[in-house]
Amino acid sequence: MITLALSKGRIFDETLPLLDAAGIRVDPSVAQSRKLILPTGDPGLRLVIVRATDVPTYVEYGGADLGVAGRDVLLEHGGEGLYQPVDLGIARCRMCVAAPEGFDYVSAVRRGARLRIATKYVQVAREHFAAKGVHVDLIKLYGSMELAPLVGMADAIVDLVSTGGTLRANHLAEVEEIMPISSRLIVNQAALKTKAAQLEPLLAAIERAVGAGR
Ligand code: PRT
Ligand code: MG
Repeated sequence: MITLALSKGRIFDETLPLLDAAGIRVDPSVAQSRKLILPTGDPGLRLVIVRATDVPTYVEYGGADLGVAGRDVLLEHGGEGLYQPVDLGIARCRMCVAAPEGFDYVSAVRRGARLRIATKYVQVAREHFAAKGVHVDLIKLYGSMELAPLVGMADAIVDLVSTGGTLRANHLAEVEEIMPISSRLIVNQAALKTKAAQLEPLLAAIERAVGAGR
Protein backbone atom coordinates (compact mmCIF):
# COMPACT_ATOMS: atom_id res chain seq x y z
CA MET A 1 0.00 0.00 0.00
CA ILE A 2 1.24 3.48 -0.94
CA THR A 3 0.14 6.44 1.22
CA LEU A 4 -0.03 9.97 -0.23
CA ALA A 5 -0.33 12.93 2.21
CA LEU A 6 -2.36 15.95 1.11
CA SER A 7 -3.75 19.00 2.89
CA LYS A 8 -7.37 20.07 2.45
CA GLY A 9 -8.09 23.16 0.39
CA ARG A 10 -6.13 24.32 -2.63
CA ILE A 11 -3.53 21.52 -2.54
CA PHE A 12 -6.20 18.79 -2.41
CA ASP A 13 -8.30 20.56 -5.07
CA GLU A 14 -5.37 21.07 -7.46
CA THR A 15 -3.78 17.64 -6.91
CA LEU A 16 -6.99 15.73 -7.80
CA PRO A 17 -6.91 16.66 -11.52
CA LEU A 18 -3.24 15.61 -11.68
CA LEU A 19 -4.05 12.24 -10.10
CA ASP A 20 -6.97 11.90 -12.50
CA ALA A 21 -4.66 12.55 -15.47
CA ALA A 22 -2.32 9.91 -14.00
CA GLY A 23 -5.23 7.43 -14.07
CA ILE A 24 -6.07 7.60 -10.35
CA ARG A 25 -9.69 8.44 -9.59
CA VAL A 26 -10.60 10.14 -6.32
CA ASP A 27 -14.26 10.78 -5.55
CA PRO A 28 -14.22 14.62 -5.03
CA SER A 29 -17.06 14.35 -2.47
CA VAL A 30 -14.58 12.73 -0.06
CA ALA A 31 -13.25 16.29 0.53
CA GLN A 32 -16.44 16.96 2.54
CA SER A 33 -15.96 13.91 4.75
CA ARG A 34 -14.26 14.07 8.12
CA LYS A 35 -12.31 10.89 7.43
CA LEU A 36 -8.54 11.29 7.56
CA ILE A 37 -7.75 8.20 5.47
CA LEU A 38 -9.38 8.17 2.06
CA PRO A 39 -9.41 5.44 -0.58
CA THR A 40 -8.66 6.08 -4.26
CA GLY A 41 -9.68 4.20 -7.41
CA ASP A 42 -6.35 2.41 -7.18
CA PRO A 43 -6.56 -0.23 -4.41
CA GLY A 44 -2.79 0.16 -3.88
CA LEU A 45 -2.98 3.91 -3.14
CA ARG A 46 -4.67 5.72 -0.25
CA LEU A 47 -4.72 9.39 0.77
CA VAL A 48 -4.16 10.82 4.24
CA ILE A 49 -5.38 14.33 5.03
CA VAL A 50 -3.06 16.40 7.26
CA ARG A 51 -2.30 20.09 7.92
CA ALA A 52 -0.25 21.66 5.10
CA THR A 53 2.69 22.29 7.44
CA ASP A 54 2.61 18.67 8.65
CA VAL A 55 2.95 17.08 5.17
CA PRO A 56 6.81 17.06 5.17
CA THR A 57 6.83 15.62 8.71
CA TYR A 58 4.52 12.72 7.74
CA VAL A 59 6.68 11.95 4.70
CA GLU A 60 9.99 12.34 6.57
CA TYR A 61 8.92 9.89 9.32
CA GLY A 62 7.24 7.43 6.94
CA GLY A 63 3.63 8.11 8.02
CA ALA A 64 3.16 8.70 4.31
CA ASP A 65 5.34 7.53 1.41
CA LEU A 66 4.81 10.72 -0.51
CA GLY A 67 3.04 14.03 -0.26
CA VAL A 68 2.38 17.40 -1.82
CA ALA A 69 3.79 20.48 -0.09
CA GLY A 70 4.30 24.15 -0.91
CA ARG A 71 7.84 25.43 -1.43
CA ASP A 72 7.14 27.81 1.50
CA VAL A 73 6.41 24.87 3.81
CA LEU A 74 9.44 22.91 2.55
CA LEU A 75 11.82 25.84 3.11
CA GLU A 76 10.64 26.25 6.70
CA HIS A 77 10.70 22.49 7.36
CA GLY A 78 14.19 21.94 5.96
CA GLY A 79 13.58 18.94 3.71
CA GLU A 80 15.83 16.33 5.40
CA GLY A 81 15.15 12.78 4.22
CA LEU A 82 12.90 14.03 1.44
CA TYR A 83 13.35 13.42 -2.26
CA GLN A 84 11.72 16.20 -4.32
CA PRO A 85 11.42 14.81 -7.84
CA VAL A 86 8.88 17.16 -9.38
CA ASP A 87 7.51 20.67 -9.14
CA LEU A 88 3.78 20.14 -9.73
CA GLY A 89 3.25 23.80 -10.64
CA ILE A 90 0.07 23.96 -8.53
CA ALA A 91 -1.08 26.26 -5.68
CA ARG A 92 1.03 29.02 -7.17
CA CYS A 93 1.63 32.30 -5.37
CA ARG A 94 4.62 34.42 -4.38
CA MET A 95 6.46 35.10 -1.11
CA CYS A 96 6.59 38.87 -0.59
CA VAL A 97 7.49 41.67 1.73
CA ALA A 98 4.44 43.88 2.26
CA ALA A 99 4.07 47.11 4.19
CA PRO A 100 1.37 49.71 4.88
CA GLU A 101 0.50 51.83 1.83
CA GLY A 102 2.73 54.90 1.99
CA PHE A 103 5.57 53.24 3.96
CA ASP A 104 8.78 54.03 2.07
CA TYR A 105 10.42 50.60 2.33
CA VAL A 106 13.16 51.35 -0.22
CA SER A 107 14.41 54.41 1.63
CA ALA A 108 14.08 52.71 5.04
CA VAL A 109 16.36 49.95 3.71
CA ARG A 110 18.73 52.50 2.15
CA ARG A 111 18.98 54.39 5.47
CA GLY A 112 19.91 51.14 7.19
CA ALA A 113 16.85 51.29 9.45
CA ARG A 114 16.22 48.32 11.70
CA LEU A 115 12.87 46.83 10.66
CA ARG A 116 10.37 44.81 12.65
CA ILE A 117 9.00 42.05 10.46
CA ALA A 118 6.05 39.82 11.39
CA THR A 119 5.87 36.46 9.63
CA LYS A 120 5.08 32.77 9.73
CA TYR A 121 8.14 32.22 7.48
CA VAL A 122 11.04 33.10 9.79
CA GLN A 123 13.67 31.00 7.95
CA VAL A 124 12.88 32.49 4.55
CA ALA A 125 12.65 36.01 6.03
CA ARG A 126 15.92 35.67 7.97
CA GLU A 127 17.83 34.52 4.89
CA HIS A 128 16.24 37.13 2.63
CA PHE A 129 17.11 40.10 4.86
CA ALA A 130 20.56 38.73 5.78
CA ALA A 131 21.41 38.45 2.06
CA LYS A 132 20.38 42.10 1.59
CA GLY A 133 22.26 43.21 4.71
CA VAL A 134 19.05 44.55 6.29
CA HIS A 135 18.81 44.38 10.09
CA VAL A 136 15.50 42.93 11.20
CA ASP A 137 13.73 41.82 14.33
CA LEU A 138 11.53 38.89 13.37
CA ILE A 139 8.21 38.35 15.13
CA LYS A 140 6.87 34.83 14.63
CA LEU A 141 3.13 34.58 13.98
CA TYR A 142 0.99 31.61 12.93
CA GLY A 143 -1.58 33.52 10.85
CA SER A 144 -3.25 36.85 10.03
CA MET A 145 0.15 38.52 9.55
CA GLU A 146 -1.64 41.40 7.80
CA LEU A 147 -2.86 42.63 11.17
CA ALA A 148 0.59 43.21 12.70
CA PRO A 149 1.47 46.47 10.85
CA LEU A 150 -2.09 47.78 11.32
CA VAL A 151 -1.79 47.63 15.11
CA GLY A 152 1.77 48.98 15.18
CA MET A 153 3.41 45.70 16.07
CA ALA A 154 5.57 45.49 12.91
CA ASP A 155 6.83 47.72 10.09
CA ALA A 156 6.25 45.07 7.45
CA ILE A 157 5.32 41.43 6.94
CA VAL A 158 6.61 38.50 4.91
CA ASP A 159 3.66 36.53 3.55
CA LEU A 160 2.27 34.69 0.56
CA VAL A 161 0.30 36.69 -1.99
CA SER A 162 -1.79 35.33 -4.81
CA THR A 163 -4.48 37.79 -5.96
CA GLY A 164 -3.31 40.62 -3.70
CA GLY A 165 -6.88 41.00 -2.42
CA THR A 166 -5.97 40.37 1.23
CA LEU A 167 -3.23 43.03 1.18
CA ARG A 168 -5.51 45.59 -0.52
CA ALA A 169 -8.34 44.95 1.94
CA ASN A 170 -5.93 45.81 4.77
CA HIS A 171 -4.28 48.84 3.08
CA LEU A 172 -0.99 47.04 2.64
CA ALA A 173 1.12 46.93 -0.52
CA GLU A 174 3.68 44.49 -1.84
CA VAL A 175 7.11 46.18 -1.67
CA GLU A 176 9.37 43.31 -2.71
CA GLU A 177 8.99 39.84 -4.17
CA ILE A 178 11.19 37.25 -2.43
CA MET A 179 10.44 34.18 -4.58
CA PRO A 180 7.75 32.45 -6.63
CA ILE A 181 6.03 29.57 -4.82
CA SER A 182 4.40 26.39 -6.11
CA SER A 183 3.85 22.92 -4.67
CA ARG A 184 6.14 19.94 -5.08
CA LEU A 185 5.85 16.22 -4.83
CA ILE A 186 7.96 14.95 -1.93
CA VAL A 187 8.91 11.32 -1.39
CA ASN A 188 10.31 9.42 1.60
CA GLN A 189 13.85 8.41 0.59
CA ALA A 190 13.67 4.99 2.27
CA ALA A 191 10.31 4.18 0.62
CA LEU A 192 11.85 5.03 -2.72
CA LYS A 193 14.04 1.94 -2.27
CA THR A 194 11.75 -0.43 -0.31
CA LYS A 195 8.62 0.34 -2.38
CA ALA A 196 10.32 1.08 -5.70
CA ALA A 197 8.08 -1.35 -7.62
CA GLN A 198 4.90 0.57 -6.62
CA LEU A 199 6.37 4.09 -6.35
CA GLU A 200 8.30 4.32 -9.61
CA PRO A 201 5.29 3.83 -11.94
CA LEU A 202 3.22 6.24 -9.81
CA LEU A 203 5.93 8.92 -9.91
CA ALA A 204 6.33 8.44 -13.67
CA ALA A 205 2.56 8.76 -14.23
CA ILE A 206 2.37 11.95 -12.13
CA GLU A 207 5.38 13.44 -13.95
CA ARG A 208 3.70 12.69 -17.30
CA ALA A 209 0.45 14.30 -16.08
CA VAL A 210 2.37 17.43 -15.02
CA GLY A 211 4.24 17.55 -18.32
CA ALA A 212 0.99 17.18 -20.29
CA GLY A 213 -0.58 20.08 -18.38
CA ARG A 214 2.27 22.48 -19.23
O1 PRT B 1 -5.05 27.66 6.06
P1 PRT B 1 -4.48 26.73 7.09
O2 PRT B 1 -3.98 27.44 8.30
O3 PRT B 1 -5.35 25.53 7.37
O4 PRT B 1 -3.16 26.05 6.48
P2 PRT B 1 -2.23 26.61 5.37
O5 PRT B 1 -2.37 28.08 5.19
O6 PRT B 1 -0.87 26.07 5.67
O7 PRT B 1 -2.84 25.83 4.12
P3 PRT B 1 -3.44 26.41 2.78
O8 PRT B 1 -4.25 25.29 2.18
O9 PRT B 1 -4.08 27.73 2.99
O10 PRT B 1 -2.13 26.62 1.92
C1 PRT B 1 -1.42 25.52 1.41
C2 PRT B 1 -0.37 26.02 0.44
O11 PRT B 1 -0.98 26.73 -0.63
C3 PRT B 1 0.64 26.99 1.01
O12 PRT B 1 1.66 26.31 1.72
C4 PRT B 1 1.16 27.68 -0.24
O13 PRT B 1 2.24 26.94 -0.82
C5 PRT B 1 -0.04 27.61 -1.21
N1 PRT B 1 -0.71 28.90 -1.46
C6 PRT B 1 -0.99 29.40 -2.68
C7 PRT B 1 -1.17 29.77 -0.55
C8 PRT B 1 -1.70 30.86 -1.25
N2 PRT B 1 -1.59 30.59 -2.58
C9 PRT B 1 -2.29 31.98 -0.53
N3 PRT B 1 -2.75 32.94 -1.14
N4 PRT B 1 -1.18 29.75 0.81
C10 PRT B 1 -1.73 30.78 1.48
N5 PRT B 1 -2.27 31.89 0.86
C11 PRT B 1 -2.83 32.95 1.78
C12 PRT B 1 -1.79 34.01 2.17
O14 PRT B 1 -1.04 33.57 3.29
C13 PRT B 1 -2.66 35.21 2.51
O15 PRT B 1 -3.20 35.13 3.81
O16 PRT B 1 -3.88 33.68 1.16
C14 PRT B 1 -3.80 35.05 1.52
C15 PRT B 1 -3.47 35.92 0.33
O17 PRT B 1 -4.25 35.59 -0.76
P4 PRT B 1 -4.67 36.73 -1.80
O18 PRT B 1 -5.29 35.98 -2.94
O19 PRT B 1 -5.64 37.63 -1.11
O20 PRT B 1 -3.42 37.46 -2.25
MG1 MG C 1 -4.19 29.10 4.68
